[in-house]
Amino acid sequence: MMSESPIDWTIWQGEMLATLMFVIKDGQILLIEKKRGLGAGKINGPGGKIEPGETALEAVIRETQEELLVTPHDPVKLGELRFSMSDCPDILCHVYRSEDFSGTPTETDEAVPAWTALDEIPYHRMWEDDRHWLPLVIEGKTFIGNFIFEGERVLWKEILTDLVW
Ligand code: 6U4
Repeated sequence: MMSESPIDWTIWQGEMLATLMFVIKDGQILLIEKKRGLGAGKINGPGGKIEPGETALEAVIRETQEELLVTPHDPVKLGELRFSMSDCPDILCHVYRSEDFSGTPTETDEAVPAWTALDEIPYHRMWEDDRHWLPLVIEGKTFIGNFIFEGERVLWKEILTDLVW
């Protein structure tokens, strides 16, 4: 792990804008196995790119509908993740939590739904950064996570908590 960030995060800008949604209900979290795109084969929350003209909130609801056929209710933004990538465009990702939803989580071309007990999250099958901030989502805390990746490895990280969005 590098000790100092070679990036000035105060001027950093994401080249790709993305979202993630975590529905947490009755002691379980609704995860997916992603079938295609960036992170295919990994476990994550539903989510994806923000399309032109869309807000982050609109995008995270649309992506959850497309990937799992469910609509999250009253999503609350908890975090922002900044991924400086070595081999693909840098990503700014807005992280939301929701406590309820309508519809039935269903497998689609993009994802397989996986309800998971909160104490059984398979971090070994997730992006390496997730273990550093997903516990904050579960606690309902706000955060910024800054990460520098070399391929799929985290070279440097910083987590700031108690943000006001
Ligand atoms: P399209 O092709 O637009 O349907 P989409 O699923 O929208 O694909 P994609 O495949 O480009 O997006 O992947 C972006 C998704 O990957 C976002 O939901 C954020 C997620 N993601 C990328 N890097 C991540 C990381 N290090 N940790 C993490 N999620 C990450 O938890």
